Amino acid sequence: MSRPLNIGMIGYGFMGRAHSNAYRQVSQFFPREYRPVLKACCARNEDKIKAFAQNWGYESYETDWHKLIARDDIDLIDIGSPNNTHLEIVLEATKRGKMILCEKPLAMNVAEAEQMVAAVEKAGRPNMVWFNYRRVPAISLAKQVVDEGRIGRPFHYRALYLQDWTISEDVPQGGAALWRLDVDVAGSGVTGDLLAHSIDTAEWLNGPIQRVVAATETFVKQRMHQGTGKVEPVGIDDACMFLALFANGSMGTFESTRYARGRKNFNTFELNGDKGSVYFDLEDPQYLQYFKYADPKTGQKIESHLTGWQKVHVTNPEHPYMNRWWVPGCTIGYEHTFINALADFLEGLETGKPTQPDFRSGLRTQKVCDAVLASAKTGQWLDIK
Ligand code: SOE
Repeated sequence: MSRPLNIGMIGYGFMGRAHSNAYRQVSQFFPREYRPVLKACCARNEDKIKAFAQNWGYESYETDWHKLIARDDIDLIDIGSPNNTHLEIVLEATKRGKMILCEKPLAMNVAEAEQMVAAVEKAGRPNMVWFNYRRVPAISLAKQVVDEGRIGRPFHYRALYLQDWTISEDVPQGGAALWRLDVDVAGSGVTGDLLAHSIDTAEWLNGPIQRVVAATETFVKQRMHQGTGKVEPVGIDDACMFLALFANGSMGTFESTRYARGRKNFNTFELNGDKGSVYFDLEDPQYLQYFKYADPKTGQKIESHLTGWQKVHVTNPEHPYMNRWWVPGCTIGYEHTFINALADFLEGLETGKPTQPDFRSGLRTQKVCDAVLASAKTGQWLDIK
């Protein structure tokens, strides 16, 4: 017998849709003890949230998130609203004993993230940050490859996260969808929005980053603000590059921008070790590329005239998550990363083992982001504490 898990979704934009889709589909593909029920969604604009509720099948809607949290028939609050709303919602939701799922980045800065971690840990309620890319089967497979010792001693980690949608000076800042360009709402630019993904993946695969040195740039210095109707200074980082030293002794380079003409959601990483390497590219998401140099057990070089990069099509039942989806060769897509993440969270509820990345893990990413932004101001190396 399954048990209902009543969802209260805050926000109806890109992530509101991605999460709602996950709630609707997860139980069909990953039947678990808990079955999400789309109980209520919430946003200030009544016409829009009503239409959203009807479209996605929510039983009801609210226009005030305080009311949503106060409802006894809601078990879990999902925060898909802009970054500057996360803290207040988390503090109130934990007081009411709700479980919380929160969009990335967890917070505007470390100080906020610390308060959020303290609140959820005091409440002792399940929590997770939606770093969905961990649940791309090929990225989960990369983690398996690392854990199996197939990379060996790591030397280099290289991550790129490139987009091109803010190149035009006519793109305004602020308001629906464009709040990511407004520093007061987003906290930062590409560092919190894109590099947070790269950092989460990097630390998951290659362990903690110890030190960083960074440079940022804001190419378009002023943009029309949709809220005030005035041209205002742009406070976000349009592009960010940083060097990283990992605790395991390897070196990392990270680059992110929204000014890479032609790149839409180009999220790649490569990890090179003495025994092997892995490479992933989100624009070719079904594949993990793997270079096998040495036997993971003996460390002996594998002599072969066919040694070279393998392009593994990650669609077989033995691959992460894929036994729940289609037959080998049939691919899954972006939306499935959210369904896979939710399935892991539901499994965590059943087993009692906290699902990662939880808020504490989100705080860790926030620490790296804050250090990157601080280093960009002075050009100095900074330790991650
Ligand atoms: C920004 O354009 C964005 O939508 C991010 O906010 C998401 O986290 C990323 O996955 C796709 O790009």
